[in-house]
Amino acid sequence: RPLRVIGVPMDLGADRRGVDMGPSAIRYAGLHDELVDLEYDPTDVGDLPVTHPEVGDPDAVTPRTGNAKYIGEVENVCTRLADEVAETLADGAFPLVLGGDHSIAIGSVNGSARDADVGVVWFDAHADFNTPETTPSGNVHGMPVAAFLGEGEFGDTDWAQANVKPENVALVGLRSIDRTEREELRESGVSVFTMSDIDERGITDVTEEALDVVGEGTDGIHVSLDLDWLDPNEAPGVGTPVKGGVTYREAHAALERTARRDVRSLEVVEVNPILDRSNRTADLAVELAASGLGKRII
Ligand code: DIR
Ligand code: MN
Ligand code: MN
Ligand code: MN
Repeated sequence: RPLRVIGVPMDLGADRRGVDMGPSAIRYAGLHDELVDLEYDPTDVGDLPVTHPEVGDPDAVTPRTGNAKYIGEVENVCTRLADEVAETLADGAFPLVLGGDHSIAIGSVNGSARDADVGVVWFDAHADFNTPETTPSGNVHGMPVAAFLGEGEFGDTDWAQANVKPENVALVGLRSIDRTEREELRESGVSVFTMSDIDERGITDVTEEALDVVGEGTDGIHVSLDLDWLDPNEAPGVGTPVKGGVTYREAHAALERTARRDVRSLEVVEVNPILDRSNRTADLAVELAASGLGKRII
C-alpha cells in the first residue's frame, strides 16, 4: 500500500512556538520503520514551506483578517496542502500529514474531500470551532472545524470550506470549549462526545458511535488526531494541555477501532518537542498513527 508522508511545520496558528518542529520529531521517533513494518510503501515528500514570524515584518507577510492571526499564511499553506493531499489520493496513495498546529487541518480536510464525500473524526481536548468573529485568542488552530464547515467569515472564502456535512463530523474527547464557541457548536449539527461521555460509556462505545456518524453515507473518513486529546501526563509535549484526557490504552483502543473503518487520510498534529520530555509525545504520535493505520498485536 503506497503511503505519502507530508510534513507541515506550521506554528503560526498557535501561541506557543515549537510545534513547527513536530514533523521532525515524529520522523525522528521512527515513523518510517513503523510504516514499513505495517507493510506500507512510504514515500516522504518532505515539508511544505512555511514562513517564520521572524522573517520580515509579520504583518506585511501575513495580513490579518478580522481577528485571525496569520490567516493569510495559513491560507497559503492550507491551499498547498489540500493540493498535495488530493494529488496523493488521486495517485492511489494514502496521505499521512504531520503537523504542525491544528490550523493545517483546513488543508488536509479540503484535500481529502476534493473528489469525495468525506466524514471527519476529530480526537481533541478542544472543539476547534471558533471563527474570526468568536475567537478569544485569535489563533487559527482553534478554528479549523468551523473553517472547513464554512462557519462565519470562513463561508465567504473559497479556500476554507470543504465538501463535508456537519452531520458527518464527530468531535471526541472534548473538555475545553470556549463560551463563545459553545453556542455555535450546539447549533451546528456536529456530533460532540465529551470526556464525560467517555467516562460513562467507555471509549469503544463512544468511538463506535462517532465512527458511525462520520461514516454514514460517506466515501471515507478523515482522521484528525490532536495529541492534546491525551492526558498531559501521557502527552506533555503539546502547546495547550488540558488535564483529564484519555489514557494511553483508551487512545490506542479508539484508533484501533478507527482502523477497522474506511480511513481515507490521517493527520497527527500539535506535537511540540520544546515542551516535551525525551520526545515521548512524538513517540506516542507514531504509535497512535500505527494503530490508526491498522497495527495489531497479532
Ligand atoms: C482555544 C484553544 N479554544 C482557542 N484551542 C486549542 O484558542 O480558540 N485548540 N488549543 O487545539
Ligand atoms: Mn516556525
Ligand atoms: Mn486541535
Ligand atoms: Mn487541542
